[in-house]
Amino acid sequence: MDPRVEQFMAQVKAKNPGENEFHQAVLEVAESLIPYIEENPKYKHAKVLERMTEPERVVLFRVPWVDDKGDVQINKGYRIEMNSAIGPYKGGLRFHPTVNLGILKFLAYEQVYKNSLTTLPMGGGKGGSDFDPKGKSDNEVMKFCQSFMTELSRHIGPNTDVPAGDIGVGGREIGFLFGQYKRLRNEFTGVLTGKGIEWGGSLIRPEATGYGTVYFAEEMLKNRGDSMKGKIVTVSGSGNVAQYATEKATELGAKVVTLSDSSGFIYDPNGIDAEKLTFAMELKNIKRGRIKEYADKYGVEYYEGKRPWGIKCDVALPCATQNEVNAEEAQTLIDNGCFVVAEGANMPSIPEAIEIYMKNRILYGLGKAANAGGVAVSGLEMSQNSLRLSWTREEVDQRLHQIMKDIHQTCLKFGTESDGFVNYPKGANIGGFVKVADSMLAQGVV
Ligand code: NDP
Ligand code: 2IT
Repeated sequence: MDPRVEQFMAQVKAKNPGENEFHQAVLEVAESLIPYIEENPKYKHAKVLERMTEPERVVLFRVPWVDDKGDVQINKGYRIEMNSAIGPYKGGLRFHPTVNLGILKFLAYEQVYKNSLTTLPMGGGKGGSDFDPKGKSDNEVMKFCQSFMTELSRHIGPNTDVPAGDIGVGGREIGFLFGQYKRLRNEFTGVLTGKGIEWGGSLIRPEATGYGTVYFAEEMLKNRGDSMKGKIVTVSGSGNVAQYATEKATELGAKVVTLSDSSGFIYDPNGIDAEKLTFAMELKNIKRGRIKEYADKYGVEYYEGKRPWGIKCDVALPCATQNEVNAEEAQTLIDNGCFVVAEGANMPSIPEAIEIYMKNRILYGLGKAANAGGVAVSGLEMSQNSLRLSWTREEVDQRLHQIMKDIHQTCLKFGTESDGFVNYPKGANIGGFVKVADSMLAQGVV
């Protein structure tokens, strides 16, 4: 490792003990940025990277609520307000039992660079809770959301901090959170994104992350004179991002052959077509069932406790969670001929897996570039709320598509190496950094 990176990371680790995912996210960025900062000393002297690695504010709170049996439950609530140099804090809320401070700090850190890449004026933040929505009734989810928002409402606002969804937080949860905010403040504002279409939401927001990931994969392929058409695609996850990545990839003529959840994956060699995807969406979004039921319904293989990376594919779209592709799986993907990885999830590939992608010079679209479509359309939802009007599906989709093309261009600009190879991590990290860093320089030591 570059000794300057090593020294920087030693400080980050000493200041943030035990936050492994946060260390991992910072290291990934530092490897691209530290050489760049050496060439651009204005950032070095002002300690911009060191400042960006310290959240502007962290809010940690108790979330007490009463379950259907009448028992008192207590969860942890968090909001990490990472960086507001280019706009209000913006980023999702994650409800999952694994949530802790280190995971939310990694997500907030990535969000700063990602939001900058979108070209829209949004700072970075992330929040959530160790609350597990699985197996809870709608009433329990509502009670939890109301208690969570009772405290969170003190810290957010349409010009301060605008949360949205992430794992475990979809349309249902955003509805309960918005209702409670409005009741507490007596204000109808764009304080959350991912809202229902009848009450201030944007068309295409549910689709945006998955569509954007596939648009980004298509741009990477186009740059090599290729396209998604005819490609075999493996997708992990079966939630919001996985569903719409599957839909768009299929629309562009690819064949998606896997979906997964935390229990296992299904392999459908004939492809998950529109009808089968509708079944999967109803299963996951309404029945809140397990992906195994897809295998039972369509008579395909189900692999209990396994991830889909052993299935032969051209394009892999990890859309479930962090660290879901290890080094062995990355090598298997390459050995099976996979040459495109576009990350719908945040930080799904471990550092050793990324090394394998880079060594094999495949098209590797890292999360902060490839999955930026979700937050980009959140930004468009904020614009529509400010204008008090709503754009058509076509208009939002066209803007999303253009933003993904622009992000790809930024990656080419900062990531193309002397031999023509595009180092997308380098391009995205530097491209995301410059706008935030220049804004921080202009605003003084704050
Ligand atoms: P959902 O809650 O809708 O779906 C999550 C999916 O991932 C489910 O299939 C879930 O399975 C699976 N999953 C979650 N945790 C694990 C785990 N520890 N191991 C294996 N599988 C797991 O979330 P989203 O689709 O919204 O989010 C997926 C990823 O995309 C996350 O990394 C998120 O940060 C990222 N992302 C989301 C955006 C958005 O707009 N929603 C925007 C950009 C990135 P199960 O049902 O068994 O838990
Ligand atoms: O990781 C992400 O970019 C999101 N979960 C979406 C954030 C948002 O504010 O829409």
